[in-house]
Amino acid sequence: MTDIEEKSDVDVFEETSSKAPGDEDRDWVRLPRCDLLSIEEADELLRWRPATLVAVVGERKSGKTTLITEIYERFLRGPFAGQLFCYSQTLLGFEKKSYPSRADSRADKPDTARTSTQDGLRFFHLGLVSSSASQRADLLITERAGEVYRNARDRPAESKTLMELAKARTVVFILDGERVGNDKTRAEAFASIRGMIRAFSDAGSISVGAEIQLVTTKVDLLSGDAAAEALTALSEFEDRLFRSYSGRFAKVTYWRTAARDPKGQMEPAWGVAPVLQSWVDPPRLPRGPTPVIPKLDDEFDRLLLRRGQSA
Ligand SMILES: Nc1nc2c(ncn2[C@@H]2O[C@H](COP(=O)(O)OP(=O)(O)O)[C@@H](O)[C@H]2O)c(=O)[nH]1
Ligand SMILES: [Mg+2]
Repeated sequence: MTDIEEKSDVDVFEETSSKAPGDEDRDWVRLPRCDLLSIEEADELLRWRPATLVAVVGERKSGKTTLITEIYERFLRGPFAGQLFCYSQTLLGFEKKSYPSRADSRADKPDTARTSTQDGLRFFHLGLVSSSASQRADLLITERAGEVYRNARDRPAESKTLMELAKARTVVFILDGERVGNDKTRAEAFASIRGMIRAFSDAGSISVGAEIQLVTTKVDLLSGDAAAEALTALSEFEDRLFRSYSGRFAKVTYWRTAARDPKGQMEPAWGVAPVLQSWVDPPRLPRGPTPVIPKLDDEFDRLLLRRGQSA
């Protein structure tokens, strides 16, 4: 066999076997993470930098995902809620959820991509910098199907497995303004949210250091004379909730929003800025009693005092 024959006889596929194991992996370029984060990926982010966890809880179609994607949409236009957008590990996740709301989707009316129970728990990530103090804050905001929260409401022991409730600094209960506006569905909408808060808090699933928020969505559907009764009922519901839970959690607050009024009569993300601001603000937990310092009189104690004064 000549030299040339020998070479042409070489099987090109054999060449790869001469590579060390793992070489193939190095040929691939690792793209940055961009879809919604899994629990493991969120953990990885938390090992890199601190982030505040916000759990968004509520019935299916109550407006949970739209509230979050509209915050992202505001940042596409510039600063929002006193914050500048700085970075996100979930840009594609935001884009996928927002796409049906855009003219590009050619849908008749704006919509939000549906959240499936099979997706389990996922997170949006927002890295923000405050426009005034240039302070960086990272938010991890949960995305989970409403059916899961409804099932856990009916079987409270299961709410213990919803780790976002225990870990969140802020637990946001979403009340569907559309259902509040309709007198046939109003009582059930209130009962559903009241039931969730009661079930999760009685089961001890929410951290007592958390802020509990009630966010009523779609308030664009609560305008006009016909809505006066709904608004009165809503105010009573907010007051009662505040009184019932104020002593049990670090803070209880309520808000009203219209993240995306399809008629365009209310500005986009109406009422959302103060809600986002509250997620970014560090918790103002009540200060414990000032410790009583024993009399310090030897030389080491004095050194400690001098260091304390010079700090
Ligand atoms: N009128 C009105 N509709 C809204 C608003 N926010 C969301 N929606 C609509 O409510 C429906 C459910 O929203 P979505 O965010 O998917 O609810 P989720 O299932 O709780 O995540 C969608 O069709 C949205 O377009 C709002 O501020 N006003
Ligand atoms: Mg959703």
